[in-house]
Amino acid sequence: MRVFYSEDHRLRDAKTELHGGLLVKPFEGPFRAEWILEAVRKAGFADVVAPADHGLATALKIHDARYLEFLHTCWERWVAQGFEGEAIPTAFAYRRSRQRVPNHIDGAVGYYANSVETSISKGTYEAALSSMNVALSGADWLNAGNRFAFSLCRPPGHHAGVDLFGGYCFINNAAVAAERLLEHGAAKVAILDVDFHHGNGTQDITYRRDDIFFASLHGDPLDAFPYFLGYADETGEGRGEGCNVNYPMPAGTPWHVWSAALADALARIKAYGAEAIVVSLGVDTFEEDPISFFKLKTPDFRRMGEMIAASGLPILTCMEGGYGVPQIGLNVANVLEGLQA
Ligand code: OKP
Ligand code: ZN
Repeated sequence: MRVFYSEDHRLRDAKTELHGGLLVKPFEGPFRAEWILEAVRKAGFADVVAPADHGLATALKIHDARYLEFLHTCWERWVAQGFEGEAIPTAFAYRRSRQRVPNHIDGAVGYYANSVETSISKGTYEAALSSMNVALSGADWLNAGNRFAFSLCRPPGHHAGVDLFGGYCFINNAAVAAERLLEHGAAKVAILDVDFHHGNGTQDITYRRDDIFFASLHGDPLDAFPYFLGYADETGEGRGEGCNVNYPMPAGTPWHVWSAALADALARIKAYGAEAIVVSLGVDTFEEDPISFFKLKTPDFRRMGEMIAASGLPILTCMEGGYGVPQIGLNVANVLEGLQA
């Protein structure tokens, strides 16, 4: 298993997250990638490689061009406006309002946001691009005929929609990587999202497509972020009808319940005829995660990897969430070991 990793993730180092009415130190910070890389190396995954620069061609098949331009220029526009803190949206394109992009950066930030805990800070775009390149390099490793790659993406991507950022995400790394697999000749790929949170961005991107199957296991949207998508009756639309499956689960969900949903998702992916799986790997399903409510234990992550590998398909694993405790590293390493077992 080759590991792709870029030091440029450090450029995403926001000072503020809006949490419980306070601006706190973000749950999503550089220490996460450090812990994960260290544990993965310690587990014997020594083939760690920096990504190649892939430009924007594939990203432009996933994201809106004006949105990417917004991400590129947001920080300098925010500073030019004389704002002294990080860019946090305050006004939105709400129900029954017009959907036009304001000229004012304060309005543009709101237009492109799906949640407001995530501030745009200096270096965010550069870090998000490096994270995308990490995912794309993993996809190319599979395209070259290899069965496994681990893309240690940071910042994460699965909450980033066609033209939306939020939930610590800016560019949807897994979706861009899936597009890359299709560019290389795959007819059908699946994205399997095992992060605790629903992959609302990925679903937004893939919902009307029949060449990407999307399956997500997550906390019930009635009780958990991102709240407004991820119900079981969301099955795809148009050509994409039948190519989307959600498994919302309640607080306290343990491995034996969670793994039954995984088995079902894998059966659906097999029936669909996917030629490869992109795994959106969040280890925030861990019992000690500070912002989530599932009860997976450290050995369960190895079983998770084994179950996914039993599909027999090539697997690109892209890092998404997992917070708070250093065990996130061991939990990720266990998934990778399970995959290769
Ligand atoms: C990103 B990923 C704590 C509440 C959390 C945002 C969660 C984003 C999760 N301030 N709200 O899916 O792990
Ligand atoms: Zn998550």
